[in-house]
Amino acid sequence: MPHAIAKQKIEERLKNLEGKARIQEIRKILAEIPQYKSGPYGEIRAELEELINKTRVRSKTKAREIFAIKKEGDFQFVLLGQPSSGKSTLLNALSGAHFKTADYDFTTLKPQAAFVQINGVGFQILDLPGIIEGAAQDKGMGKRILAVVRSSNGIIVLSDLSKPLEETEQIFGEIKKSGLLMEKTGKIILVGNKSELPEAKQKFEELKTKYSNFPSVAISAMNQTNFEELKQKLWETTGLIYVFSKNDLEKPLALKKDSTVIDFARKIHKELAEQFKHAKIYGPNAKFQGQKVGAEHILKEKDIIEIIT
Ligand SMILES: Nc1nc2c(ncn2[C@@H]2O[C@H](COP(=O)(O)OP(=O)(O)OP(=O)(O)O)[C@@H](O)[C@H]2O)c(=O)[nH]1
Ligand SMILES: [Mg+2]
Repeated sequence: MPHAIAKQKIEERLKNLEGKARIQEIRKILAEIPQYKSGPYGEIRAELEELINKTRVRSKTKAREIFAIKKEGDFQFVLLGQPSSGKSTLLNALSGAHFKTADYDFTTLKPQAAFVQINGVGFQILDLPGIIEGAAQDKGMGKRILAVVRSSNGIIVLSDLSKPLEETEQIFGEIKKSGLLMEKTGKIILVGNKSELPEAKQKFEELKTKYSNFPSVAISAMNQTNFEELKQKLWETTGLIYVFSKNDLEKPLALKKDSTVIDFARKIHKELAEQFKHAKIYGPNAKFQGQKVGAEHILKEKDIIEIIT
C-alpha cells in the first residue's frame, strides 16, 4: 500500500478515539504496518510513537480538568453509591440544585458540587458517578472517583435499598481496598435510600447490624423523608460546632470541636486576635449572660461571643 494512502487510513482509524482506546489502536497499527526503521514507513512509525505520548498527556489533563472540584466551605462530603442509588436525587433535594436524574445507570458522569445548609453552615457535597465492584482496580473510572473521595473530608455511602445488599457490601469492599476505610475513620456515614419501598425497612435493619460502627439513617430521597435526622447525623460527622458572634446573630460560624475563644477571633480576623483582651460569653452554655473568659476558654455549640479589644 502506498504510504500516503496508509497515512490517510490511519487517520481514519484514529478519528473519534480518545485516551486508552486511541493508544490501543495506535499500537495495533504499529504492529500491522511494515517494520521499516527509515523511509516513509519509518517516519509514520515515529509519528505514531509520538502520538501515543501526546494522547497520554492529553487524556491526563482532560481527566484532571473534569474531575477536580475545588473544596469550598468548612467541610466537603462526597456521595458514594452504586449507579442509580439516588445520589443526584438526594443532592437536588438537599440543595435545590437541578442535576440530571434518570432511571438508568451512569446518568452522572463527572463530579458535580452543591451547597447544603445545616445549622446555618454551608457544606459542599459532591455528587459522583456510581461506583461498581472493581473500582479500586479502576473499573468504571473507579480510580478517579476514589481520588475525589480521598481528597474529601467525609463520605456518604448511599445504599440503594431496592437492590441486593451485596452491592452495598461491594462498595464498602472497594473503599476498604483503597485504604479509605482507615483514612476516613469516623467520617463515613451509611444512608439507606428508597426506604418507602417494600422490604426496604428489613434490608436497612440488616445493613445497620452489619455496619453498626457507622452512623446510619434510612431516607427516601424521592419523598424527602427523614431529612432532619440525616442532616443531624451529617453535622455530627463533621466534628464541628457552630457559634455566633455577638455582632451577627444571623450567620453562625463553624469551628472544630474544642476550639477556643482565640481560635474564634482568628477565624473572624487576624487583627481581632492580635488585639484580643478578653471575651464575654452569652447563650445557653454561659454560667451567666456576659460571663468573662480568657483566650483559652473552650467554646461550646451555640455560644454567643463578644470579643473585647
Ligand atoms: N422509589 C424511589 N426512587 C428513587 C428514590 N430516589 C431516587 N429514586 C429514583 O432512582 C433513579 C436514579 O436516581 P438518580 O438520582 O439519577 O441516581 P444516581 O445515583 O444519581 O444515579 P447515577 O448518576 O446513574 O449513578 C431515578 O429514577 C430516581 O427517581 C427514592 O427515594 N425512592
Ligand atoms: Mg447521578
